[in-house]
Amino acid sequence: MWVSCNVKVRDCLASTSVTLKRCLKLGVTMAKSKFEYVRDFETDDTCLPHCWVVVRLDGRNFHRFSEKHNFAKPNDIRALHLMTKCAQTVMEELEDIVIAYGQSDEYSFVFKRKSNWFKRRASKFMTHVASQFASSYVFYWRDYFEDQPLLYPPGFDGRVVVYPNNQTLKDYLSWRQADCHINNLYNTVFWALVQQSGLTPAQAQGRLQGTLAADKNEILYSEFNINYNNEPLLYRKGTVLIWQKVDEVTTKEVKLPAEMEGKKMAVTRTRTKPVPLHCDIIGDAFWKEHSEILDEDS
Ligand code: DGT
Ligand code: MG
Ligand code: MG
Repeated sequence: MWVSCNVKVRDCLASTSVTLKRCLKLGVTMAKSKFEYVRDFETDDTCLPHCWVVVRLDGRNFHRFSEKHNFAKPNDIRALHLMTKCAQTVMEELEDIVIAYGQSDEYSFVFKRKSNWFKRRASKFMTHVASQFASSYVFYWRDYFEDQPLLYPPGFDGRVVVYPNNQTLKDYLSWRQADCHINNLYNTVFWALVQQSGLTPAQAQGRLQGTLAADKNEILYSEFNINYNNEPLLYRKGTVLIWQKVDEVTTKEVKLPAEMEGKKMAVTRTRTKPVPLHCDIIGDAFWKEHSEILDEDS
C-alpha cells in the first residue's frame, strides 16, 4: 500500500497540474519528506506594504575594472551609456519599476508602492535586478566598447531599501544626484590638474584638500577656462530613466492591394519605453512635470 501510494505521488509530482488536481480528487495523500522542515529556516524578507522599494546596484571594485578597461577619466561616455542600456533592459524585462537613476558605476531602481511582484520578497527584487543587469553588461559590452575586449567578468552588489513615503523617496534620489554632483565636480578639477597641469595625483589631492565647491569652480575657470555649468548634463546630473511614449518607425512589406505587393511602407507604432533624461531631480519641477511617477494609483 505504502509503495503503490508513493508511486502515485511521485507520478503526480512529475505530471502537469491538471493531472495533479485529478490525483488529489482521487484522495491520494501527498507524502511530505522528512526533510521538509528545513523550509522553516527560510526567513521572511517581505518588503513593508505600500512602501517604495529601491534596489541599488554598484559595480564591484570598478576602480580596478575602469583602469583595466582603459575608461576615459573622469567620465567614460561608453561606460555610462552601457550602464544605461543595462538599466533599460532591467526595466523592460522585470515588472513594476517606475523610475531608475544612475551615475558612475551605480543604478537605483524604484518599484511601485503597490507592487506585489514575487510577493514583495526583497531577495527576489535584488537578485533579479542584479543578475539581469550583470548579464546585460556582458551581453551588450561589445556594442559600446568595440575596440576594448572585456578582460574579466564584472560583478555588481545590490541592496534593498524601503522608503515609507514620497518625501523620503525623493530625498533618496536627491542624495544620489547630489553625490553625482559632488564627485563629478571633484573629479573634473582633479583630472584637469593631473592631465593638463602635470600634477601628480598626490599633489592634485593636496591642492584640493579643504576646498569648497566655489573654490573648485574658480580653479576650473581661471586655470583651465572651463565653466563647470557648461560640462555635459550626463556627467553633472547622471541619468534618470522614466517610461515615456515613443514613436517607433518600422518598415513593413505591404500585402494588399495587388499593385502594391512587395513594396515596403513605413509604419509608425507608439510604444512605452524607458527613456533617459539628464535633468535635475532635486527640485520640484521634475516631479510636477512627471506627477504620474509618484501617483499611488498609476
Ligand atoms: P566597491 O564599489 O566598494 O566595490 O569599489 P569601487 O572601486 O567600485 O568604488 P566606487 O563604487 O565607490 O567608485 C566607483 C569607481 O568606478 C571609481 O573608482 C571610479 C570608477 N568609475 C566609474 N565610472 C567611471 C568612468 O566613467 N570613468 C572612469 N575613469 N572611472 C569610472
Ligand atoms: Mg563600485
Ligand atoms: Mg559606486
